[in-house]
Amino acid sequence: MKMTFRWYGEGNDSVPLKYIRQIPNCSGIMGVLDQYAAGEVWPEEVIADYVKHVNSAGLEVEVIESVNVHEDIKLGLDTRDQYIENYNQTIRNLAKHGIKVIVYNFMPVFDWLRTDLNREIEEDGSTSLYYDEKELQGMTPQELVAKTAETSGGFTLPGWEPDRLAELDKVLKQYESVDAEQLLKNYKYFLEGIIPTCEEVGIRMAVHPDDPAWPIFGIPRIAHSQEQFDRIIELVDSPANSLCLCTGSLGSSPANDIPNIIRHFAAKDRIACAHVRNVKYLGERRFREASHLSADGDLDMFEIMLALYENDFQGYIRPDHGRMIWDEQARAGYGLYDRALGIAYLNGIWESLQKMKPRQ
Ligand code: DNO
Repeated sequence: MKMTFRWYGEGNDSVPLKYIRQIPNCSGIMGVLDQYAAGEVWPEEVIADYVKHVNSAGLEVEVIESVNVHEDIKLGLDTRDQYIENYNQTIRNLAKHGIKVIVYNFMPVFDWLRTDLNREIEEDGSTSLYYDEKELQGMTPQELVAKTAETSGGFTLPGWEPDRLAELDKVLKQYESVDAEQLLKNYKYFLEGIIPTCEEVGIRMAVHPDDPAWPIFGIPRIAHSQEQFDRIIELVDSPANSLCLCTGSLGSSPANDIPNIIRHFAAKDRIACAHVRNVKYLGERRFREASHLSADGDLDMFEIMLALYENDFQGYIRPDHGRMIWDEQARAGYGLYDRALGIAYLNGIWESLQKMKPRQ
């Protein structure tokens, strides 16, 4: 496995690249160019400069996150062909500069979503991301967007880019006529349009699970269980059509057995990368994020890393959604300290596995 760290770009992240370079065993970043709206082509020269900049800090960038899919593609509108063509161009441009995996999602309207970005954890005074379905039901989507923007400390959150949300009312209305089956059909059309390009240039698409792992605001969602991912990888049967196995997103639902899901998809070689983090259940559809330590949450990190190890996982891993500790001021979920602690811990598990179960 290759250990990496999500980084938002110079001037857009509170964590400098040189700090990331100093985290033990962290060889690269999962990068973002979020100045581009969904549907726009990412220009080759901008990608080239970005990669050069990251490399000059001694880090690799082989994974890019959030090449966002335009809503017209998810809605299946006539305009989708142009956006698919643009997506193909971005894929080609990224491949030319060494990108191997693109993490994306097919969640309508919203990416990951929480009802509180800075919930205090009483036991230790740190804060973390928090979700309560009851609170969500008392809000309109517009209110949630406003609250998220007000409490994000001035940072743009992944999937909450202003352009995406500017047309919220219109887009929500358009989804009234799209159910889960239709969304899946639109997804197939998208994959048929891009996977041949990926195969040609050597890129793997890694779909991120819905987070939380159920539909919200009555909008369909189709990527939050093993059965659904089985359907997704069958839409176009190619290793280029793979998963970003996010333990915390899938793990927001106790019904998902994460180590088993890992075994299932790793055996088929459909996990291109993994986001490894922990969650703590607080009640029915109510959870908060925890430190990575197994004992602090409800996911068993040892079993998760064991499932990856036993399947000889060669992909990229990163920690995810750290708590805010030691008075750090950063983008919610994306500070340095707790995610660096997460890496140190995951490294420790991996080293134990290597020494206890050496490969022949
Ligand atoms: C959340 C991230 C996601 C992910 C996107 C990919 O913390 O893991 O925002 O990058 O869903 O499109």
